[in-house]
Amino acid sequence: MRLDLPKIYPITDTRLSGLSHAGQVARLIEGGASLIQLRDKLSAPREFYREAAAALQIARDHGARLIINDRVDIALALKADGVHLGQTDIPVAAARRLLGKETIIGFSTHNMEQAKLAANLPVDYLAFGPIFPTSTKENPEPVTGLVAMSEVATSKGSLPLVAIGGITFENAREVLKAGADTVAVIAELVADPRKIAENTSRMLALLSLISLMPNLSSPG
Ligand code: TZP
Ligand code: MG
Repeated sequence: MRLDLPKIYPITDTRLSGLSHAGQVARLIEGGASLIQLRDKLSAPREFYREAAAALQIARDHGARLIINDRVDIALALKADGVHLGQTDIPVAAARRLLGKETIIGFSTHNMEQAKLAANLPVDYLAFGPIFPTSTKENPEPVTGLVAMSEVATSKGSLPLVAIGGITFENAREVLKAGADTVAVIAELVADPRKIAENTSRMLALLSLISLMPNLSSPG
């Protein structure tokens, strides 16, 4: 069945926010997030596992879904809601065999060729980007721009499309209008730890207007 995604998909970053994953998840949920990804390229697996367990407890208490970046083992061990895999992680089909059919599997793509191949894989959503320049990811792939993303949106079939990379208050509406179902956002939501809840609710409000007023112009 097609996965129903909220308009925003925040991703945690402990280095940028200076907060634990659990601390970020609590604030993101306070702001209205219902699907959150834990991303951690720095911690040892044991540390990430411990942090993810705490974050998952908070998510469960509030009915939010939690996706683990990269680590199928941690997602499996904690019975998280899903895992997010990239082009160099373990193959999606292998992850699917381990996790079963109910667990969400998201998959990162960075160009049309990868997106086309992904359409035949057992994934629940396709991520595409970086749409805009980003300084959050180390060694990011080349910026795709919105035109390439629109082409993916029209050719991918029914898979939900998550746009990622450099998404801000300024451009998020444009991204959804160009065909993405959801925006995955790190810096704009979590870089200022004092404003995580506020930023999340503000972006949700900005994007929920889209379905009500499709012709709204971009914020000035
Ligand atoms: N994959 C492509 S761009 C990116 C990832 C993980 C980082 C997105 O972070 P930000 O701060 O929203 O640009
Ligand atoms: Mg990965």
